[in-house]
Amino acid sequence: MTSRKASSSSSSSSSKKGDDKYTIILPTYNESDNLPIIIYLIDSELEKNFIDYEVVIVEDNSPDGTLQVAQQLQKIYGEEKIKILPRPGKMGLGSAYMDGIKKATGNWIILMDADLSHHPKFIPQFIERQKKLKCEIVTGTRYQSGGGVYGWNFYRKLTSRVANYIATVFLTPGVSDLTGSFRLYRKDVLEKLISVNKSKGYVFQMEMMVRANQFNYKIGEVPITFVDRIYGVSNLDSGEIVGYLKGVMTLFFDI
Ligand SMILES: Nc1nc2c(ncn2[C@@H]2O[C@H](COP(=O)(O)OP(=O)(O)OP(=O)(O)O)[C@@H](O)[C@H]2O)c(=O)[nH]1
Ligand SMILES: *[C@@H]1O[C@H](CO)[C@@H](O)[C@H](O)[C@H]1NC(C)=O
Ligand SMILES: *[C@@H]1O[C@H](CO)[C@@H](O)[C@H](O)[C@H]1NC(C)=O
Ligand SMILES: [Mg+2]
Repeated sequence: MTSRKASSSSSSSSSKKGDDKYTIILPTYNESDNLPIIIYLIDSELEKNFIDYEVVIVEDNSPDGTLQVAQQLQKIYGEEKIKILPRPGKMGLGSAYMDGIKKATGNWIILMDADLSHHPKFIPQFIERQKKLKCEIVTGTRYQSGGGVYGWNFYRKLTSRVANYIATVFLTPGVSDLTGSFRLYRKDVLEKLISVNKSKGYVFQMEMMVRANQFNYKIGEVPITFVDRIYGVSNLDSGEIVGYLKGVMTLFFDI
């Protein structure tokens, strides 16, 4: 990509190690079926676009042998490309991001799910958008023309839309997809946002956008198609919905 080369040389005054390197943090729990596919797709999409990357797999001792699969992949793609952070048990997505960042050598972090809901083909588009807008964050959006959701039933689509709408009304964050988790962050910005974070689950993703707005970071958007997981279990129960609404209200009174 010529634009990438051009911008990296023009900003060479502050050119440091890791400036043009992208660390993809991939938290996994029971993703042994999905992991080889997502790694294959990341590698082919990023190599094709000459993007310098590494993947940090944060693996929480999944009972389905995800760690062994990750180790095999590390042998195939190399230790430079695939880093593994094994943890003793399921400690949640938030702490997986935090620990993953500590291992990252890139100055840009991509957060994405390993269950094939997020297609790596969008990563080069995130990077392009970041360079064009010179923004600190790029978020994938399901709610702009070109984006969408596949494999969700009517109820789940409605829940997601309503959840996003409620949050938009209360929090006016200036982005169209608040609860998505496929995003690119400048590393120091993500670290700062996480250091002020107070919430969990879907609310965490939302808080990142609301705080980013509060700190006047610029956020770009790229329409993405989100595909529901094929392998593995999925659920969104009423407890999660109540937790979400509480989270929106907490943020509302906090900012
Ligand atoms: N390391 C780690 N990864 C996790 C944990 N919980 C979820 N993940 C991973 O985080 C990503 C997102 O989790 P999902 O279970 O797909 O969450 P979701 O997309 O909200 O829900 P689904 O509808 O089930 O797909 C996946 O790559 C999971 O494997 C955890 O406790 N630890
Ligand atoms: C993970 O997989 C194991 C067996 O492979 C299963 O017993 C467990 O319920 C799964 N856990 C989750 C959260 O999917
Ligand atoms: C955000 O804060 C909550 C509450 O303290 C915590 O449980 C969660 O793990 C944090 N997330 C991250 C990414 O640090
Ligand atoms: Mg998922």
